[in-house]
Parts: sequence; structure tokens; C-alpha cells
Amino acid sequence: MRRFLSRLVLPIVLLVGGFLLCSFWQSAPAPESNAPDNREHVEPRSPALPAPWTNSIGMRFVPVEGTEVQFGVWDVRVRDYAAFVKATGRKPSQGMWSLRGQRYGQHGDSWKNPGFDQGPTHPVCGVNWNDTQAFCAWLTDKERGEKVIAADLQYRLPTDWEWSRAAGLNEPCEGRPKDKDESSSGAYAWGSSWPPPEKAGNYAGTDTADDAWPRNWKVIENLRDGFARTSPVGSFPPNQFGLYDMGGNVWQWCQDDYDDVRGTKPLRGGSWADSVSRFLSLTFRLDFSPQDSLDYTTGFRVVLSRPSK
Ligand SMILES: [Ca+2]
Repeated sequence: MRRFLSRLVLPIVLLVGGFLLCSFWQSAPAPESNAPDNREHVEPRSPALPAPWTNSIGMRFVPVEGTEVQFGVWDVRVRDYAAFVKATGRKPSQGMWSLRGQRYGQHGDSWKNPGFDQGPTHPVCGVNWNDTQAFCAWLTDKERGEKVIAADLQYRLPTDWEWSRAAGLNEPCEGRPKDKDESSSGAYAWGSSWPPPEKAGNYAGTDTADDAWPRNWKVIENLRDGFARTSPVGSFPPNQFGLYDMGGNVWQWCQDDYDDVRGTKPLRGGSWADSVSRFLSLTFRLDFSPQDSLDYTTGFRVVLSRPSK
């Protein structure tokens, strides 16, 4: 009798257990049930602004709080600019100023050879504002065409105000860069002390005063940052947004006009060739015409934005 009952109980247990398992399976949410199987177009891999990402040529971007754009974490590198030149055949802009034999002048140099050695991850220099526009237009067209970015996104330079935000400044959005030029002193990329501490960035420290450096040109005494000329991007600690070289290495072109009169464009951040505290202030602007005034310190950084921004 006991054996009979055990034979009867086992099938019942299996039957009830199977029923309960089926009930649970049916009540569980269907995973990814609304994902289409066959998409007719390729979704861009790019941002859903704002989110960190890496573009098709290895440039990294991060959001900057208070802006609606993504900032390139590095200055545009030699390898990035070389990819643009290779694809477009753009000729180097003429009239670059550089150092030869302790003479600062127009020696026929260009971004390809600015008068000193550069590796592929150094920031490109010797580019004017018009060059930066051509680079951004090429990269925008390329990545829209490849559906790497959505059709409503574009690369461009940061505006002067966006650059200030990315440098940690709290400037008013209204007004031209000229109105805010040197609005405060003593705000440097590393803080408020002078001179820059060690590892603050690439400025004109004593390493810069080599045989090619004019003997009457000053450098920052007691500063050795390890680089006589440009340095690979990412050689120094980033700022609070994860951006490198917002002070030093190369000056960075901005998108908008410096004022309403001259048609010049602002440059921000100072460079490896600067030793004067005024020039290294984050609120200091150089302003030069878009088609010329390029030298071995003029580079750029790009942002990804919506065209209306
Ligand atoms: Ca240096």
C-alpha cells in the first residue's frame, strides 16, 4: 500500500511542479520584446548627447556641465589633422611663423614640420582659423555619411563662452569675447598661485630655452615640465571635466568673433611658448584674423553640437 501511494504521489508532484513552472515562465516579462528585428536604417553610433564617446578617428568626447555640447578631451592631434589632409588634399596654409636659428619669422614651415619634432599624438600647430573650419566640415560630412553621427549633429570649434565654461570659468553668456577679455587675473588652469606648480601643464619652462630659443626670450624660472616644445596630448592631469591641456601646449581657436569690428577670432589657453603670467590667465584672449596669423603655437579643439547651438 505504501509502495502504491509512493508510485501515485510522484507523478502528481511532477505534474503540479510542471504546471507551476509554466505559469511562472508565462508571467515573466519578455526580454527585449519591442526591439525590431530588421531595421531599415543604421542607427548612428554617436552620442545621444551628452555622453562620453569616441569618434571614427579615435577622438574622445565628454559632456561639459552647463553647455549643450560635447568637448574633445584633447587638442586636435597631428594624426587627426593628417587624416583630414590625406582625405581632402588640403594644402598647408602659408605664412606660418616659426623659429629657425633663434629667429622668429616666416621660414616656410607648416603644420607638417613646424620647426621641431612632433609625434602623431602631439597637438597639430601652424593652423589658422580657416583650416579649423575645413577640418570640422570634413569630419562632419564624413561621419554623417558613415552614419557615425546623426544628421543633426556637427563638429565645430567651441564658442568663446563654451571654452570658458570648459575651463571652469563662470562668465556671462552675453557679450563679445572682447568684453570679457582679461576680466580677471590670477585664474590659471592649475589654480591661483604663480608660478605654475610642477606637472601643471606644458608652458615655457627652462626646458624650452635650448639652442634654438632666442637668448633674450624669457622662460619661467624654476619650472621644468619636461617638454621643450609641444607635448603629447594627455601628458598632464585633466581638469574637472576630463579635458587635457586647457592651459598650455597650444593656443586654441574659438568659433565666434572677438568683437563687432575687426572680424578676428579669439585664441585661448596659452601655449608651450608662453611664460608671461598674463598670457596664461584663463580669461586672456589673443585675437587674430581667420586667414593668417598662424604660428607654432596655434592649434584647436573641437566640440560636437547641434547646428543651432
Ligand atoms: Ca614646456
